[in-house]
Amino acid sequence: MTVRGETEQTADETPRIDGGLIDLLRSRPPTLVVTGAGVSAESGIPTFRDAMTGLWSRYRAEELASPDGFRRDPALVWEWYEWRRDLVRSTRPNAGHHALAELQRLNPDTRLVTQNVDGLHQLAGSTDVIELHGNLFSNRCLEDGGSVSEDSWTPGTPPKCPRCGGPVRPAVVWFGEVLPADALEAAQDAAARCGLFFSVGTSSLVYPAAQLAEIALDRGAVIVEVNPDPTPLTPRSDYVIAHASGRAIPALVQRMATH
Ligand code: BV8
Repeated sequence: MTVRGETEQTADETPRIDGGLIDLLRSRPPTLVVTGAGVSAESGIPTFRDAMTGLWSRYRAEELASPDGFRRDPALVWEWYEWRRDLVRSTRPNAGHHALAELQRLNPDTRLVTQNVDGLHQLAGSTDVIELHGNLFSNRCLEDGGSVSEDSWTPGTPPKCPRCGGPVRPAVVWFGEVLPADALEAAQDAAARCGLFFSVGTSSLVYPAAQLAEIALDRGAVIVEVNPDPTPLTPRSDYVIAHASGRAIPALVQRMATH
């Protein structure tokens, strides 16, 4: 029977954190935090599902964030990424990002794995971040695969590779593409050794990232989910903090630090 440290208050109150979870945090076990788009939502970056609003509403993210989507209409996909980059440039890390960086300072045996491509965890001071799906501000040539920097590409929509003239694409992991082997392996190793696993701001729908929680569960780790909405992981979590990460994580870290 798992103890579920559910918080009963309304979403805008400071979440009450279960004492058992605070004691566990204070024991500073090997900890893995996996984050998704929900952590960046409070910085004003729409989650993948919400991103398809306005001018993008007639497309599905899975279509644009895919090799087929790029092959079909490289200009459209390039413009979508340029729109996202401009949006991210205008945002700052939020309290949730900063609290996760503080968690790593309070317990150095805390690894942070993110599905996000916005780089906000690093901006907030998190270290050794594993970016499972790449980064929005890196680009590579579709043909020769080499990285391409803005000061070297031939301008265009999309730009062209200075080496072979091939189209430049964002160096993110699209649907149907394999994740960077080193990042995935490091994340899986961290999941296999952690005693405490946080799933923060992710729908736990995208694989293989969603498999990390299963690896941690098999290892007997305590699972904490921070998400205002239920996900497939919720029923298997020991603690469910149904609050926004920008409120929940600072509350957790504040309780942990006062000891
Ligand atoms: C692959 C980069 C091998 C691009 C992204 C089983 C095994 C392996 C593969 C699959 C499988 N089943 C299906 C697949 C295929 C597919 C997949 O998982 N599909 C899903 C849709 C079913 N997986 C893949 O294609 C992966 N590749 O496995 O390679 C292979 C190779 C060939 C053929 C087959 C397999 C690649 C997946 C990576 C795709 N790239 N991002 C870009 O950004 O442009 S994924 C992208 O979508 C995001 O990175 C994010 O991870 C994901 C979901 O987006 P969102 O919904 O926005 O975010 P998230 O899921 O994190 O949900 C937001 C959550 O936040 C919600 O729950 C919400 O309640 C919560 N929230 C909101 N506000 C807050 C909050 N929480 C806290 N606080 C708040 N304030």
